[in-house]
Amino acid sequence: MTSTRLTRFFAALITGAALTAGAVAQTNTELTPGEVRKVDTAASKLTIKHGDIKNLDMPAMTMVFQVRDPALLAKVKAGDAVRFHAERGDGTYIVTSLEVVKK
Ligand SMILES: [Cu+2]
Repeated sequence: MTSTRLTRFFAALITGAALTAGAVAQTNTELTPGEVRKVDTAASKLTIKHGDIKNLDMPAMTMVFQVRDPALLAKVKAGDAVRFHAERGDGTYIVTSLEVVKK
């Protein structure tokens, strides 16, 4: 490879990596609508009746989530409409971000 071709090669590589990173970031912030059914502060768990979670390929249901940051629990109470992001964790599902939907 000449140095010009090498430069082009790396430019393409960097562009590709940037595009991939952008797509991943978008997936990681996808929010799912839900309704809080139970807040378990002692165990850092939330029971949420949720809609389809596209990034987890999960249909709508009511289930228990672990919460990554226990401080999130202080923001919600049973009955609150929320939008949240969850990820597959170590044998469980983990809420990584959560916001209350204002009525
Ligand atoms: Cu579920």
